[in-house]
Amino acid sequence: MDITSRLRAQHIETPSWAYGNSGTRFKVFAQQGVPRDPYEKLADAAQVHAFTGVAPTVALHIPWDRVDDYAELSAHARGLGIGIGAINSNVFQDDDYMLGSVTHPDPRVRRKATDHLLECVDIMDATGSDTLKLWFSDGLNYPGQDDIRARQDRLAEALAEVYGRLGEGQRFLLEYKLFEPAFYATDVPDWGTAYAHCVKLGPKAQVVVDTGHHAPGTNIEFIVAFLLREGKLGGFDFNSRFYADDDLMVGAADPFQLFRIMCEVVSGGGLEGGVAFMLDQCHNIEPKIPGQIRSVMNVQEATAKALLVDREALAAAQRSGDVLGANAVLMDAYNTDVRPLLAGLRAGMGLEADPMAAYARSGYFEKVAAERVGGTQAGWGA
Ligand code: LRH
Ligand code: MN
Ligand code: MN
Repeated sequence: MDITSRLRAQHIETPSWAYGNSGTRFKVFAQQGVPRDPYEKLADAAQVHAFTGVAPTVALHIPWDRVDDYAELSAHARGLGIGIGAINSNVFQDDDYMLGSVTHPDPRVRRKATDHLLECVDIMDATGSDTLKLWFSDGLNYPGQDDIRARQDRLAEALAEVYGRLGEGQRFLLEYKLFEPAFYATDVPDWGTAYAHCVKLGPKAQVVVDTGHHAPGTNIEFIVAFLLREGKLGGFDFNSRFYADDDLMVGAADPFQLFRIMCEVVSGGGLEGGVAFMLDQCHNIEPKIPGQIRSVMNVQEATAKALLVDREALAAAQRSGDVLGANAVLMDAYNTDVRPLLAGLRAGMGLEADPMAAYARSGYFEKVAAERVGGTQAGWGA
C-alpha cells in the first residue's frame, strides 16, 4: 500500500469526555455550546470526522455516558456517520472506591467494581464495540496502608472474571499509570505490570499506552516496540504532557516523541495490525472540537512522517554501523513538511485542505452555542 492509502486507512478515535467541560481540581471553566448529553457529544465527534475524514469512532466512558438504550445510541451514531468505539469503565468516582475498586480489601466493594466491568461488556454487546478499556485508580497513599501483593492477587482475580466474560472478537486493554490519584503505590503503575497480567490471561488482553502516564524521560517508543513485538500493544491513549497527566493536545508538547512512537508503530506493523489510535485529551481552556481536530491532525502528521522514513536506507546505515547516517535518515523524514501531502490526501477524500479553518467557517460552533445552554462537565470532578 502507498503512503496515501495507509494514511487514509488510519482511524483515530476521539473520546466522548473531550467534548464536555473539564478542568483541573482548581477550576472547571464552562464553555459555550458544550454537549448536554451523550447524543450531543456524538454530534460533536461527528464534526471532527466530517472535517478530518479519519476519526470515525468515539469512545464512551461509563457512567459519564450512561443512557437507557445503548443499541439506540449506537444507531444514532451511525446516523451521524460515525460509530461507537471503545467502552471505558469507571471504577474511580464512587465513594465506595476510596480504598480501591477491584483491589479493595472488602469483597463487597470488589464485587461492585467487577460487576461494573461486566456491565461494560454488556454495553459492548449492545453497541457492537470490540474494545473495553480498563483503568484502575487503585493504589495506596501510605506505606503499610494495605498489602501490595494481596492487591495484585485481587486484581488478577477480577481481570480473570472479566476476561472470561469477553465474547468472540472482543478484547480488553489494560491501562497503566504511574501515579495519581494514589501517590505512594499504584496497583497498575507501569507497562510491565499491565503486560504480566495480560500475558497470563491470554490473547484477548492487551496493554494500552497512555502517553501521559509515565515518569518524565521515559522512552515510550521502546515500550511500544517491545509490546508490539509481543503482540500485546492494544492501543494508545494519546495526549501531551509537560509535567504529569496533563491531557493536553496530542503532539503539542513533544511532536518529535510522537514521531518516534509512530516510527515504532510503522516498523512493527502496528499501523495495519489492530492497534487502536485513541485520543485521551481533555483540558480546560481550548475550544473542544477544534482541540480534537488539531490532535487528530497532529497524529496524522506524525504518522505521515514515520511513513516517509526511507526504510532501506535506514537498514543499510544500521547494518554498516553508520550512526550518523542512520540518524540522518530519521531526521530527514521528521523534518519533511507533510502538510501538502495531507492536504492532497484530504482533497482526494473530498475534504478541505485545512480542517481547522473549514470547521471555523462551518458555523457549527455558533449554532450549538445558541442552541445548547447548560452543557455538562465531562465527568472529572463531577
Ligand atoms: C486516567 C485516564 C483513563 C481514564 C481517563 C478519563 O488518567 O487516562 O484513561 O479513563 O483518564
Ligand atoms: Mn487514559
Ligand atoms: Mn490519564
